[in-house]
Amino acid sequence: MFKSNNYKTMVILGSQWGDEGKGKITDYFAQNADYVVRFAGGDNAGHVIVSDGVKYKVTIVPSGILNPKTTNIIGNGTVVNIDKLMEEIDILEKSNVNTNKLLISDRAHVVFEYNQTLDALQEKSKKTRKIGTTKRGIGPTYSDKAQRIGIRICDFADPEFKDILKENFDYHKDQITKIYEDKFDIDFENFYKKQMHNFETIKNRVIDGGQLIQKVILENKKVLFEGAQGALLDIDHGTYPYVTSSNTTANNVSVGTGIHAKLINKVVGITKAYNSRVGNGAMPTELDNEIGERIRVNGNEYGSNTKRPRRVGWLDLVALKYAIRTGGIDELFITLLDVLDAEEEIKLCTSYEYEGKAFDTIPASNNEFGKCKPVFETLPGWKQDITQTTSWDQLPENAKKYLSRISEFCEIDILGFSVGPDRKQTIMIK
Ligand code: 2SA
Ligand code: MG
Repeated sequence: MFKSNNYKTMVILGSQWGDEGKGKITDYFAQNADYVVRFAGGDNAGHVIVSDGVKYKVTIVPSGILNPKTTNIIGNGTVVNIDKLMEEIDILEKSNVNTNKLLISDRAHVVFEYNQTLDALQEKSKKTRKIGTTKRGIGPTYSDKAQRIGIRICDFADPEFKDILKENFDYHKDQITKIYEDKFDIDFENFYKKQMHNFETIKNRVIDGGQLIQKVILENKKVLFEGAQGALLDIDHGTYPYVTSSNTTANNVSVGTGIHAKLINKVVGITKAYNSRVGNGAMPTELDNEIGERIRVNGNEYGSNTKRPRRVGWLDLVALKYAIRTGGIDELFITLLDVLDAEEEIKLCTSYEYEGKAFDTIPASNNEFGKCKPVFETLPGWKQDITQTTSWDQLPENAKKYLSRISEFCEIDILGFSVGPDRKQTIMIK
């Protein structure tokens, strides 16, 4: 029996293309968590958490921030835009949310404004495979990390920091002005002063993340790892190249936080009752019709960060099974079930047809994935408002059948479901 407080370490992971409601579920479990840790991504995430009717939006601050007892850590696997972090801290403090227990790993990499500029320029100049990034500088910052020219939080205290920063600055200036022939009007001395000021502001929050997290796990503290984006946006196992630049799956928790992999007990995959995707790349179950438009409006499917309308479609169980395998997911939590309240019929994609043959997994090539035609199973809708539901027993029979079919097909248990944005609308089955 899995109880919401019965875990030592648990990973909350998106099992689709992001925006599954991870923030809300993390906030729910954070009520019992001693620590909430982000292990990947940056401020390309947009997590909306609602408590007692008040809406909070965080992008880089972990979603456990509303619980005063929880320590929130931005792990080494993330990329941090310090301006954005300071802005978020400021907004939270002004809403009387105490951020004293917000910490940052000394090994996290820093996103600078020129990384964001490069992100936008790279996208603009591409002739093929435009990704549709959030333009938050995520790709360029992770590429600096891989090239070993990135700046980490710990570097600010290096006696040679000014020279290190200057080299990084000049490299990006060259890229922007020489390769993309764009303007670059940042003055280095001002830039340096601003970075030092930023560092002074966050200095007291900097820790050796891996050491602290491993220690508290061994002391039996409850630690929640909060995923960003979703399994299908993972740089290795997602729908490359239409992915983000980090490993979003549970496999990256130990690398992205500095703990031993064996210390991870449970992985919960957060799954929307339908599919959504922002940015480009194939999506076999996409609904480009009035059903899709209704789901988009009822589900408020617009990027919480960039406000971009999200593409929506029926739940793709082939993709979900793939995410369960590559993401290392143990149980599912289904969100936004109420968004399907109005539907007469609901479809589930159970295989793809590719060049006349049945296909039961996501092919590596986006070109092939784009040619996969969904094969659907049709289930009857429940046609009633379920937003006031407080238990599994209260769910209409057809909603129970829908969830049961997902569980049966994917051979995985469903831990719970949600019927609205408030904590009270998050319901555990087990
Ligand atoms: P990037 O910026 O390099 O990570 O973009 C690469 C791809 O990853 C997708 N991506 C996302 N998809 C959904 N939600 C995301 N976060 C925000 C949110 C998005 C927003 O939670 O609402 O506000 O629009 C997110 N972050 C990255 C992106 O669309 C590209 O396809
Ligand atoms: Mg989101």
